[in-house]
Amino acid sequence: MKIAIMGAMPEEIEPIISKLDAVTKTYYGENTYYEGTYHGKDVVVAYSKIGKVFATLTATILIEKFACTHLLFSGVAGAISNELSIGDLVIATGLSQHDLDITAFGHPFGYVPEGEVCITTDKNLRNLAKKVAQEKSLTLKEGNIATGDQFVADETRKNWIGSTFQADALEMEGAAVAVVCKALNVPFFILRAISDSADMDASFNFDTFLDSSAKISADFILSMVDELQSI
Ligand code: 3QA
Repeated sequence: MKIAIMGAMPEEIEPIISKLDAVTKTYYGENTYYEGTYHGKDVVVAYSKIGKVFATLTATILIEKFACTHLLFSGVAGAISNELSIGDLVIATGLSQHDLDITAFGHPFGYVPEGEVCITTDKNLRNLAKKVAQEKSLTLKEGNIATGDQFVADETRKNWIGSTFQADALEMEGAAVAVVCKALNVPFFILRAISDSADMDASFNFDTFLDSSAKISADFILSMVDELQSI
């Protein structure tokens, strides 16, 4: 077992890298990969840079070059659901690309031939997360996440994404990671802590809460690594 831990921004993975032992850095594909151990388990950590394209590249390299067998994503997200507040943890059941649009040909939003609108995450990893949350008395919400190459700071756009994809949160990388992991048959898990509500206050709240929410997500991911054993 070799666990990939991925974020999009430096702030999302720094709280993880700082806790690793025996770290070696590898520069590859214009990015830095941190190999090390966490309480004896082999991990490879990287941030992709923002958006679906960079996320695809990094997830692929973590699997193909570093031979990771599981992928855990840690980061922040914008809330769609009114039940999600800043700092809340949400795990993705399924992920969709909200900016993928060939509807001119009669297809639904998020669909391309031979793809699927919503990709489901690994059930064992989700169950493990619920167990960890229970043990630590943390509230963990589960929902669909919508991904697109857009920082959403608009109530109308956010509500459209929510109703079109039955999404509870949105971000800019998860569905890309899902496409890669599904194609390469690697169990994956997407965790996000809410940094903003994708509304007109989103950029201000994002700047204010990026560090604290990223840390909430990172700490949870490390607890999961501790309990990842036979799956
Ligand atoms: C936003 C980050 C990107 O990796 C996606 C955060 C939180 N709130 C969001 C929202 N819409 C879309 N995604 C999110 N992440 C990058 S823009 C800020 C860059 O600042 C999730 C996310 N409302 C860089 C400094 O200039």
